Amino acid sequence: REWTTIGSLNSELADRTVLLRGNAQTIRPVSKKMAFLVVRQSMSTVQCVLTVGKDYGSPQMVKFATGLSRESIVDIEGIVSIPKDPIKGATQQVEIQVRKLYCVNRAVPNLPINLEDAARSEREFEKAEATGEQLVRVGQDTRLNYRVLDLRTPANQATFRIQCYVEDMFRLFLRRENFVGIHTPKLIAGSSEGGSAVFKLDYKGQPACLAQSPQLYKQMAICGGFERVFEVGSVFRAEDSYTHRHLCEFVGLDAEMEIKEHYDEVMDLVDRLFVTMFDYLNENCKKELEAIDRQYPFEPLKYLRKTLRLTFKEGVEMLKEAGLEVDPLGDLNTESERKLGRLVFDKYGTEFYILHRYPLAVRPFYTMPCPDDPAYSNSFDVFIRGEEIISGAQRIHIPELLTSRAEACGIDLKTISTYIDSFRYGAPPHGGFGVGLERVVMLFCALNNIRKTSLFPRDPQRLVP
Ligand code: ATP
Ligand code: AMO
Repeated sequence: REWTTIGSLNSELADRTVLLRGNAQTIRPVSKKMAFLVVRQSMSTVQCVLTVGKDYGSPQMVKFATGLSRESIVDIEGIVSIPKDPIKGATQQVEIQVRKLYCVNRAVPNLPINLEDAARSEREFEKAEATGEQLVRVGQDTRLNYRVLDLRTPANQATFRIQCYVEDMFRLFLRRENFVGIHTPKLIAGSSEGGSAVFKLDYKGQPACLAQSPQLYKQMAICGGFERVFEVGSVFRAEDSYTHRHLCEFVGLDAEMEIKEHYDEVMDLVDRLFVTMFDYLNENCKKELEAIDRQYPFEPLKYLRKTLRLTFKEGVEMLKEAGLEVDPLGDLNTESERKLGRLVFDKYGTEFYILHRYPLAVRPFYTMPCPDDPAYSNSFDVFIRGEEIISGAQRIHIPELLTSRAEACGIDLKTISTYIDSFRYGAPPHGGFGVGLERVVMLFCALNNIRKTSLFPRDPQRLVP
């Protein structure tokens, strides 16, 4: 038997018999002889008409349909027809005149989330409040508790399709640039970022932890003779505070490459990769972006053909001129990052930019100091709408300098001795960057919470589902 997808139904199929499977989204009885059933497959819906006809459709079929619980899985065999009036409650502009209806698996009659309410925008709720209509907002925690239902809303279906494109583009672009895909271990002996936010575990009697990043191993892959490498993999951070943009497990898009002359080469790559990616999303994900915009309205990201680059010093100057107090050799806090994002947008008209030459003191031990001023470093962060999506840098490839920097940063040298040794056997100058996949999607679509872009988010309070 040949199955048709709902998304492919169109007027060219008029009068053809089709077979399809989906969720019974809404069931609307009209009389004992007629009912409407909207069936959904991911982001597409079609209206199915159940009537008692001369040679098909019985009162029992109509009764059976009206007794179906919402979200049950149904198989429908029917004839494609073109309705007189445009259809409001479904994405496809054809109807199915149902010949046969089977229930493949029933959903419980009382769903924990009303999917229609879960898909509404804040504006719809406000309008309803004004007119006295009773609608129930579905809170973030309830959504996550019943994530399999929540994921069925058009905005969520769209979000994870976009996420898949971001990942695809990352791989495709880097493959075209001769990067080799690698997989580094996630069970490691010590912290990779030098921070305290690690998940500790017992590795057959030895203390170990979950990798906070592929940092040390992607560099070791460069030492291993791969000139350019990338990895898409899980990253674990035992974050202890609850914010809109930190997860305890996220997907890292990492790249590392030999540098011939300057760390500009890494920023050039980031620039081309992301402009290509954003163009691609805008061109090929129109339906998905619209679905997100319908529930969570947002302005498309404004970015330049050639990504703006500002030095940290320039950023600090802009903040100072705007009246903010910032430590020129400290890190920017969330508030100043946001503020700088707004200032940059006002001045340069872009919501995507690179800030580089960070103070050395606020970067990880493996970061190369600036040769002309060791208070700064050959490092950068990349921002979308005033929030960080990427960190990157040139790395120290000189073992003596690496050792002294690690010591200065209070790192236990025993835990990284094989890493440091990797630079003793002929190691080329190199640099790279790490991107948070969930953050890219969150900020590209101006969503307000990283939990919206993680399929089953792990945060300090959530380990299930
Ligand atoms: P990363 O840690 O991966 O570099 P980040 O966005 O956490 O990404 P940081 O440089 O660590 O960037 O921190 C930037 C600012 O974000 C900090 O100054 C702080 O204001 C805020 N911040 C960072 N981590 C947390 C956290 N776990 N909880 C609350 N705020 C945080
Ligand atoms: P960093 O620690 O800045 O750099 O991480 C890189 C990127 O990962 C994302 N990110 C997070 N996303 C969700 N939840 C979190 N808790 C979280 N923490 C970080 C951000 C961030 O920009 N080794 C370096 C990268 C490099 O230099 O190559 C690193 O891990 O988008």
